[in-house]
Amino acid sequence: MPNRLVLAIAIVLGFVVAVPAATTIKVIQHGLALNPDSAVISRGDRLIFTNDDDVIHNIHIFGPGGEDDSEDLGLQKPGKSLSYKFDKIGAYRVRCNIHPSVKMSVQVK
Ligand SMILES: [Cu+2]
Repeated sequence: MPNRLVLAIAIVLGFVVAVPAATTIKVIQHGLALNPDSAVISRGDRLIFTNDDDVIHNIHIFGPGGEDDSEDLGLQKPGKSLSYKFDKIGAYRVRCNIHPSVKMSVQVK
């Protein structure tokens, strides 16, 4: 096998091994609260919010980029799940537009 081909294969294999897989963390909306109510995750990880209450929630995520850095995930009926990917390093706040007690903090490293 030519040396260049061996080197190319080694680089590709090394790259695949070096890239960590993104993690998905489950967050349950229950009793008008989020569980867990805080999380420390890596850039690119996802949270999946599952509405285990019998009311509609509306998750709104405020990113580390200031006033305009927010995303409203919209109305979420009981039993439904939503997924959000955290792409920026820094502190996020998550809250429900309808219920002030439904909130959590997320630190992205
Ligand atoms: Cu709510």
